[in-house]
Amino acid sequence: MRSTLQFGRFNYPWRGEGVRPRVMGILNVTPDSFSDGGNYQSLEFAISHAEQMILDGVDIIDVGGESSRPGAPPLPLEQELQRVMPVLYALRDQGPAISVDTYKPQLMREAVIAGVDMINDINGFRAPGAIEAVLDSDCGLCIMHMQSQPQTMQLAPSYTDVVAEVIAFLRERIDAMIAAGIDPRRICIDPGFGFGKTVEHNYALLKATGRLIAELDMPLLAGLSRKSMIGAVVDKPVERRMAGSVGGALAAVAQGAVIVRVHDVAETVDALKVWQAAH
Ligand code: 7PJ
Repeated sequence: MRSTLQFGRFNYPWRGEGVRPRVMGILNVTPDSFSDGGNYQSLEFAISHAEQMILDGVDIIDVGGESSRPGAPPLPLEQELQRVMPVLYALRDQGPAISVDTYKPQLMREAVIAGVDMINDINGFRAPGAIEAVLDSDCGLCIMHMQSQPQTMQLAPSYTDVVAEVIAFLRERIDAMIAAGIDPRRICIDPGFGFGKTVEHNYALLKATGRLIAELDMPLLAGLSRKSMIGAVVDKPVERRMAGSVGGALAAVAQGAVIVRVHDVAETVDALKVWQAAH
C-alpha cells in the first residue's frame, strides 16, 4: 500500500506507524507586508521571517508571491517571478523543504529549476501546461480544490453536496495527473478551506477529512490558519485567531491530515508535539 508522500529531497509517511504531522509555514512575499514594497526590502523581510520559522521548527516553507485573498487581483508573471525566485534560491539549502504557492506554469518551471521540493497549486494544476511543467521533476504536488476564481469565489459559493463535489473534483485532477505520467506518490490533496466556500461548507469538509483521505487514498494538507471559518467560531478579527487556528490544525491532524499550513509556526509546532506525545 502506498503510504509515503515523496517530494523532492523529502518523504513523509502519511498513514500507519511512524506518522508525524508536519508544519508548513506560510511565507508571503507580497509588498503589502513591507514598508515601501521595494524588492530588496521584501527579500530581506522574507528571509528574516523564514529564519524565525526555522528556529520555530518549521518542516516546509510555502513561498507565495500573489495574494489569493478573496477579491485580490491577479499578479503579472514577471512580478511574481521577481518576488518569488530570489527567495526560493536563498532558502533552498537552509534545511526545511521549500514549497511554492503558484498556479502559473512558467513560475512552476522556474521553481523546479531552482530545486523546490513542492509545488502548491490553489488551482489544482488546471492551467494549460501546468502538469507538463512539473512532469519531469520529483517535487511534490499539492492539488487544492477551489470553486470559481479568487476574484469572485466568495460571492456565492454553492454546492448540492460539498464533500461529494470536492471529492469528485480532486479525483478528476488526480486521475488527469496520473494519466499524464505523474507518480502518485508525489501527490497530496487539499479541500481548499475558504476557496469558494461558506463557513458551513468549510466545516462539512473539515469533518470529512478522514473520508477524503480514505476515498481518494492520498495524504491531505489542511490550510485553515486565520481564515474566516476560524473567525466565525471565535468571533475575532484576523490578528486574534492564533489559538483558534491551532485548534483547527489539531482537529485536522486528529482526523489524519499529515501537513498543516499555518502562519503561527512556533505555537502549532508546540501543540502538535503535545498532541503527538499523548497519541
Ligand atoms: C491555501 C493555500 C490553502 C493550500 C492559500 C490564506 C490564503 N494553499 N494558499 N491550501 N491558502 N494548499 O492562506 O489565507 O488552504 S492563500
